[in-house]
Amino acid sequence: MLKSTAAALVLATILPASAFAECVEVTQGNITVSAAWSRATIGTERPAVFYVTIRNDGGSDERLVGIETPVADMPMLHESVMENGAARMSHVDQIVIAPIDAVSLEPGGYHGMLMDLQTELVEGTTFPVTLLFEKSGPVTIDTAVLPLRAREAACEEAL
Ligand SMILES: [Cu+2]
Repeated sequence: MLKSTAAALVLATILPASAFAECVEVTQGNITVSAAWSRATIGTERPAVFYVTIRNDGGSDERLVGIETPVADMPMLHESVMENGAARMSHVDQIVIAPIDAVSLEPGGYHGMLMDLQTELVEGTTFPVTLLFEKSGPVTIDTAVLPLRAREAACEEAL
């Protein structure tokens, strides 16, 4: 989901400057990963989410085949789908990023599900997530913990 510059400016006025210090973008080979975020959690009973944007500047498909993070023992790739009018999540083995294209893990679509959470996620902090790509290998990005009800990244995606 592309955000307008105007929306970004509005966010800039209501978010502390520290949030933008974490707007990192990591490029490795043909892959650029950006706008990684999650939501604060209450305790560790329920899984946390992981959202990010992945751009593929290469000439062939790239595949995200898994994620790893020290904050969760069982991170998985999920997809939210509507089935008979009800939202449901299913596990996916891989997420394909077509050549010269981008895919966003975002609310209502693909997302990381950080199961077996080892630590509460506190708003304003960051934690690393390593994305495992079939061709480009592991890419680690700092993930910003946004408020409990955040609906989108506080950072511009590198699209
Ligand atoms: Cu899920």
